[in-house]
Amino acid sequence: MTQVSSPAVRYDWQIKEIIELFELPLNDLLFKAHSTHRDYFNPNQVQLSTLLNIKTGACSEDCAYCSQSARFDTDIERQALMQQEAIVAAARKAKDNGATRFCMGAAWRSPKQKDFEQILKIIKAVKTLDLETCMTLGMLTAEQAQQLKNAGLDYYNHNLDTSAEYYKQIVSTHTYQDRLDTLKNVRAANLKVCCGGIIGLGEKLEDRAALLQTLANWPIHPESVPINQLVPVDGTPLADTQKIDVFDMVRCIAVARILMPASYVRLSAGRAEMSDELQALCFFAGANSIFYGEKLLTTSNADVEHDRQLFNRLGIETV
Ligand code: SAM
Ligand code: DTB
Ligand code: SF4
Repeated sequence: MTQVSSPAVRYDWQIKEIIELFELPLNDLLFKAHSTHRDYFNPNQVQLSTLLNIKTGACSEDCAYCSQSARFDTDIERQALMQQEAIVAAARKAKDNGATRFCMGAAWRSPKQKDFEQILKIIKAVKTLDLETCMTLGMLTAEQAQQLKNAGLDYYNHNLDTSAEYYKQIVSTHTYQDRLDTLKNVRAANLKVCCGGIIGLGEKLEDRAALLQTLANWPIHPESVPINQLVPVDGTPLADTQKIDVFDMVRCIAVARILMPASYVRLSAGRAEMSDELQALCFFAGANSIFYGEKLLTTSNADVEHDRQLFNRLGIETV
């Protein structure tokens, strides 16, 4: 809902300006973020995406937060790529429950040819349900991105997760540049970009600012910006990382909203641990999308019935 009077979207944010936003008194930051939010969106609407992990575990990569890396001893059951029929059934259920986007995740470094052919069929089948589709399959070549687009995929999720500098402490099996290359291929194929990060990895405020600066200074902002809070998973190197302050999530959403005013900012992983009041504050700060459904990829999400009641209590319409 872009209005003529909206301030122009910027693509030239300096790191110092972003840090200054993070450091504002909370009320000043909230006022700025919420005013921006109202300029671009109906503040009483939240978009619902439902996630399904279509291939679980046994991933070759060593992302320190992830339950699905084959390198860590975590308590998850590995599962090969799911059958198309089961995926379509889950998508239908998500739609019946009110989701407008169906997001499919696979624990791969990058998709192999045989699986990729199956993936293209899955996209075509899910698209028949008239749902928006998103996939997150790891690194893509330019050709693969184009094939996904041709099959009807709407969004591709590929998170930068943190700053380029801190990323080296989190992952050693691929580089930040690898992530950027895939994102470039996704954009070149005219897919919508879903790209965000995780807070609570032990990063500094400067790392959060640098991540948002990278996203906000691209010539086209990601249409969707997921902000995840680390879900600590036993067996991963980050299992015992110190918890972040609850207001860090609010601040991060507020700054994302100010920097990328026309993008959907998703209050993503971590909601299961958040109070109703904290979530309400995140919606006020400009979050206008959530993952809705009993599970994220391998961990529990907020309860569906509780979410429904929360939106009723807040007078929020889900779209
Ligand atoms: N393998 C693909 C990839 O790495 O892009 C797709 C799946 S991967 C699990 C998708 C994203 O989930 C990660 O980039 C990260 O942002 C998020 N994620 C994974 N584990 C998480 C955790 N324990 N807490 C919060 N976010 C997590
Ligand atoms: C995103 O930014 N967060 C989602 C989705 N994109 C793929 C994943 C969250 C995963 C949380 C941990 C888990 O359930 O394994
Ligand atoms: Fe594999 Fe993705 Fe998990 Fe990294 S985040 S270990 S690439 S599934």
